[in-house]
Amino acid sequence: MDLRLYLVSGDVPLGSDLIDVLEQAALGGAATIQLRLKGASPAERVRRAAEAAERLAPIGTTFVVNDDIDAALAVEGAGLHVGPDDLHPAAAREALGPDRVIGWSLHDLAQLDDAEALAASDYLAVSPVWPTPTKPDTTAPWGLDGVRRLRDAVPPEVPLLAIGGIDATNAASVIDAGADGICVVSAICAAPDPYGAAIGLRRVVDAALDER
Ligand code: 3NM
Repeated sequence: MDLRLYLVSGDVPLGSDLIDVLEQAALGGAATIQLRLKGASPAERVRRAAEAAERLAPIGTTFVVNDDIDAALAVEGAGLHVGPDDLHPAAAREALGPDRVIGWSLHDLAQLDDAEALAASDYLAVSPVWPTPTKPDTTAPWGLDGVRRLRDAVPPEVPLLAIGGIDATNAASVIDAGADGICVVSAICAAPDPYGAAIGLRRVVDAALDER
């Protein structure tokens, strides 16, 4: 599991196909990709998840679905990302077994008292680092200080990712603050060239990780 550049799917430019965008991002270095389809029906989520997983499998991408245990169960090998108001990570682990990737969003420091959730999670995500127009209804932003505080508080063996307002201009600061990888939506999905955008982001993240 390579979490350095983690793409969460979002709106793509008119005329682009979402699955093509995910494939281009994967080829450019987004080694983990989460399918997040707000407003889609359960059947549509399963159908798109199967399609994305099939396209990404030859590239070796780790594939995760957002907050939909049925879609994760329906697609062989798919992981699941949940937030604190969603299915509990321990319940997700029980349903999915030991080998699937499970991620959990951190909105509140008190979540770190939940040892069962931590034990069930393969990574945690600082949610959000900065406010973002992509998801206006987030909880209060952590900022870079929040990333530092969480990195100090989260067990060192648990990868800490960060999401919200991250692009090539500020990705290095998030890594410098202690994140082990970045999650982005618009920096890749809204880019005219998702492949080039992923290559550029990976270059920034890899350089910042190398310097730590
Ligand atoms: N989740 P962008 S922020 C999908 O805070 C999502 O949990 C968030 O989009 C959270 O990279 C977010 O375009 C959107 O800022 C991030």
